[in-house]
Amino acid sequence: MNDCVIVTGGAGFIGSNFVLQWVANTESEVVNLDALTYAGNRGNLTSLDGNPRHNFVRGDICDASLVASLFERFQPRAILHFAAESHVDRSITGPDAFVQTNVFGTFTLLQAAKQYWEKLPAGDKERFRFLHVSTDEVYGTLGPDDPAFSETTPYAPNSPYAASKAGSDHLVRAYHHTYGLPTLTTNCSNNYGPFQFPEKLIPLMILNALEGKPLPVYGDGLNIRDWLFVEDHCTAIRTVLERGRLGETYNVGGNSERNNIHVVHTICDLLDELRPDAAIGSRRGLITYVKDRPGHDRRYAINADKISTELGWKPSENFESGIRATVTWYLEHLDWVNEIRSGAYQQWIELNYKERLGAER
Ligand code: NAD
Ligand code: TDX
Repeated sequence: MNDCVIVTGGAGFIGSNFVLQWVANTESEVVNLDALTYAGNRGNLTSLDGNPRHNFVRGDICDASLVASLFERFQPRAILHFAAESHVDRSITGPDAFVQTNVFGTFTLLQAAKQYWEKLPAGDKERFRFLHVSTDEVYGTLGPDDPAFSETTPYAPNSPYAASKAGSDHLVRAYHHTYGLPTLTTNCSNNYGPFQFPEKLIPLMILNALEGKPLPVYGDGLNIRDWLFVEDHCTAIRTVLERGRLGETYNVGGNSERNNIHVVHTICDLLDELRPDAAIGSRRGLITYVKDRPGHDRRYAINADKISTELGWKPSENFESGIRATVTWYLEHLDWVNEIRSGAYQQWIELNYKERLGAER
């Protein structure tokens, strides 16, 4: 077995942040398996061009023979599984890809990992890890006074996305329980930071507000998410990989519950400060309340006591410092933004927002 790791989905938002952090902080090699869907972007990894410790493989996690060949060829000590269809709104209009990648893709990886792991010699067998990156959305939604999600909260996924991730979590659990595969699962809250595709709330609002476009807030804007800066999520994953107990799940959160309208106000005020524009005026004036997301979960909150007391992980950014760093990053990387706003991106914006903006509340 080698010191290298396989990362799936390493050209996406969290995966690419993870790969960059991994290469910067370890001596070990990464095999990055990514299908480069609309959400995957080689441009996130240009700083690794020519780096012999980063092997990029374009391919689908549902391709069993490709996945098996990567285990055989690279003999990794771990696989970290980020690849997924990740956007709730897309799962409502087109759930098929979510079941395919998130459920069948995870199953394909588990099968290949199991076959590889079973043949390893004893010492290596103990060292190998399958780390599955999942979400807090598997737990469903909280009322205003409910306690935050803990690792023992029953699963109650509400969107096709959440249900497909719940299915993948259950498969990972079963491969540990039935076959003894050394698995670890992390269930994390909403991430934000560099390289996030602008279909998600924070980058969408930053870019629309910068350009003086409407800021489409779903429903009453009072839905709550627990925000975590992406680099803190990546350090949590590295911590769980190195020290997590086998077969366990760890909740990861930012201890930063904010409602959506607060998030949008913060972005508007930061842009007014950093890029004042007389033609736009106060950006809060761009806020447009639109038709709600069907089945929209009201509140997510994470109790991260387990990872903090057992493994000593804590987030380093708070929401105020993280959002300022994020807005600044987008302002400094408009070339990256322009490259990813392809025809396919425009089609999605039209599909998702045309009806919503035509149905303002
Ligand atoms: P993303 O959509 O930005 O990236 C997903 C990546 O997976 C892309 O690079 C895409 O090309 C790749 N991919 C998709 N289908 C594939 C397939 N069949 N084969 C190979 N590669 C494929 O997603 P993200 O926001 O970076 O999320 C990464 C993981 O973290 C996901 O598993 C997601 O469920 C989980 N997660 C995300 C958040 C969040 O706030 N974004 C929070 C908690 C957990
Ligand atoms: O235009 C918008 N207007 C709006 O009001 C968008 C895109 C979102 N919203 C709201 C919906 C949610 O309440 O903002 C909140 C955040 O929305 P998203 O960025 O789409 O994230 P969410 O649905 O909470 O899911 C995210 O967190 C958990 C990720 O996309 C998932 O991959 C992760 O698992």
